[in-house]
Amino acid sequence: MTTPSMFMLEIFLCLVGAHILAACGNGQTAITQAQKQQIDQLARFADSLQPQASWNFDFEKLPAGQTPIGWTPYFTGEGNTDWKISRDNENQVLAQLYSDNPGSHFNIIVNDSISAKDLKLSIKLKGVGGKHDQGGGLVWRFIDKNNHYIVRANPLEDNVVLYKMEKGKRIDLPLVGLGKTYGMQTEPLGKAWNTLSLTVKGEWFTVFLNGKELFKVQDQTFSDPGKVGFWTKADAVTYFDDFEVGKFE
Ligand SMILES: [Ca+2]
Repeated sequence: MTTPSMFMLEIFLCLVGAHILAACGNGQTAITQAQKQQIDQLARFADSLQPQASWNFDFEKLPAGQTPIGWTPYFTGEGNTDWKISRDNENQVLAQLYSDNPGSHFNIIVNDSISAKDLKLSIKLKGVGGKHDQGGGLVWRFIDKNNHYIVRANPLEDNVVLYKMEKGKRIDLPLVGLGKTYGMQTEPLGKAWNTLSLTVKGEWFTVFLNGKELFKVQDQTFSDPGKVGFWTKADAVTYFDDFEVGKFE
């Protein structure tokens, strides 16, 4: 049992170690400014380095009402998934439309021809429906529906969270310098378009929302090249557009 004096001692040790912040419960280590600069350098592609290959998808010239050729949908859990090219006023998008899934269900669609390890990804997304869940995000280093990385923006929770899906189990990953926070809170995401972007370099992942860096994650679980695509949860109906992929070697 923790006595009052032990409790005070724990608080004191946490305060003393604040600049190194050895844990205080989350098992993570806060970083100094110098360490942050080093990590920024490791996680960043040099400005002079151009992608080996790049792709842009605006979904404009594809037949509406059909799953685009060259993309494969998946889902986990009970229910179904329904990815189709859809109209959004004068614009065409790729939408996840199936709206009767339980909370423990994930929808995925990946591009069949792109395989990359290090890359830059950017997607515009808009949450248009969902009671259990809304919004969605990106998958990368996709091996199969049970093994990949995910980052998603949720307008019901107004947060952005990065996960690994390993052997069918989804786990949120700690943020560099902040620890296990379940991602980061954001400004209200609402029903507007938001742009979620990501830089993936080795074991470093940097996440941006509407052009502003939110956080970094370091993880080594999946280090091989994999496919890229989109992700939603449960009954979320979400539109995706203007997908940009840059692949680095
Ligand atoms: Ca479009």
